[in-house]
Amino acid sequence: MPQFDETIFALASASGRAGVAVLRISGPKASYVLKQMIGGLIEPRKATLRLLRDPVNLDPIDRALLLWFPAPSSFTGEDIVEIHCHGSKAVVAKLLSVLAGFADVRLADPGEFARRAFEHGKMDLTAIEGLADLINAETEGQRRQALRQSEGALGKLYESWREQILTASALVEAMIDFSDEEDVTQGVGAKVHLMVGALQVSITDHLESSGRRGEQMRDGFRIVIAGAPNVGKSSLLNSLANRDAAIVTSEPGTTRDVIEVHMTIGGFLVLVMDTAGIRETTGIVEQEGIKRTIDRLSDADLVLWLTDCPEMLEDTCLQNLSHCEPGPENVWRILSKADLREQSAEKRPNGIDLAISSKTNVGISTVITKIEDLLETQQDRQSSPLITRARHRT
Ligand SMILES: Nc1nc2c(ncn2[C@@H]2O[C@H](COP(=O)(O)OP(=O)(O)O)[C@@H](O)[C@H]2O)c(=O)[nH]1
Ligand SMILES: [Mg+2]
Repeated sequence: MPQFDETIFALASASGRAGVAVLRISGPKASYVLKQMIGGLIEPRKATLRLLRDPVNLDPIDRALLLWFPAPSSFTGEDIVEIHCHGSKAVVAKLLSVLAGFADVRLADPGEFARRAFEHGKMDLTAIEGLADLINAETEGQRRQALRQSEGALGKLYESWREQILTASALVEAMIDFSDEEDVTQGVGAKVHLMVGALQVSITDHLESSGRRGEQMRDGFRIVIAGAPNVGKSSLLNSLANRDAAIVTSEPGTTRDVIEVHMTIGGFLVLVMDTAGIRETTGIVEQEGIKRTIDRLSDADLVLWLTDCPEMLEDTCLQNLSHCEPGPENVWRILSKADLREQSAEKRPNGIDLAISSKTNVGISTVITKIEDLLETQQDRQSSPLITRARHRT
């Protein structure tokens, strides 16, 4: 176990004014610091109210609730003191400066508490990543996934694989060492073969069933709005986002760069991208925009392909979706500007999955509900822990 000489401290709660602020001190001098500030020690693991004083001149600082976790049963595995003081800037600033005044006690670097927890074997790397995701979670889906991971779901799965590999290699070594004793090695080869085969299936399943879902949940499900110029792509983005995120004009070729808007749909983080309309053009800027559209299509999770002329749909759509990542079920063909058509939105032309109008808002809520359903079905299929970062896949 590594032993750190330095004691570290940091504000654990957000900075700014609040009812309560929490400071944490971790390391060999944590209990000494506490003693100096309250004139004694307190019972471990029991919230205790005490007056904190500046050890230099004994000036009172604040009356605070204190917790002491002796090593090794603490978050970092070291002695930890937690100070729950009043959450004003002045109280926090005073405490931080008093703590910094102790020898061998310093402000923690970002992530240093988690790092010490890792070094002391309190958490593995996947659990720490889960913890970071939990702290940053903004949606229900992210929270659920991050909590599972911070409690070690991924780590346990990978650890079980490691153990199987160790057992298999131990058996192989025994087979080599005792190759002249047939009764020892008999049948071992076949057993190892079975074990490794099963393991390979588990790993392949994990990579495949996980797909990009864990990463999607963490970084956002990627929806690309694409189609010919002037079909109403930017208008759809604005309707979904409920604000004027993209410029809408009657001039074809208005959108040149990809416009990205993060939003929450059904408790999931979604990244909706409005793109430049795809057409033959000589304009350099527009060509670059179209190149970016194609790029985004290639790693989209869902494509909303818009058209205001369903008769032309097949040519343009199929041609451009050939290099598109999601399978055909994740490309929805949407008839835009339905208000300009005589037939009702219910009667959709052939090949069209949905009809919408950004002008009258017809069909917009259906698009949102369908996206919600898609995300929920994906979530339901999730029984084993998911890969949340490219690092896990590697
Ligand atoms: N009537 C009608 N016009 C629309 C609708 N959506 C967009 N438009 C118009 O179509 C033109 C192009 O819209 P825009 O969203 O910029 O299309 P984009 O080039 O595909 O991004 C603008 O003049 C919009 O006002 C719609 O649902 N109904
Ligand atoms: Mg546009």
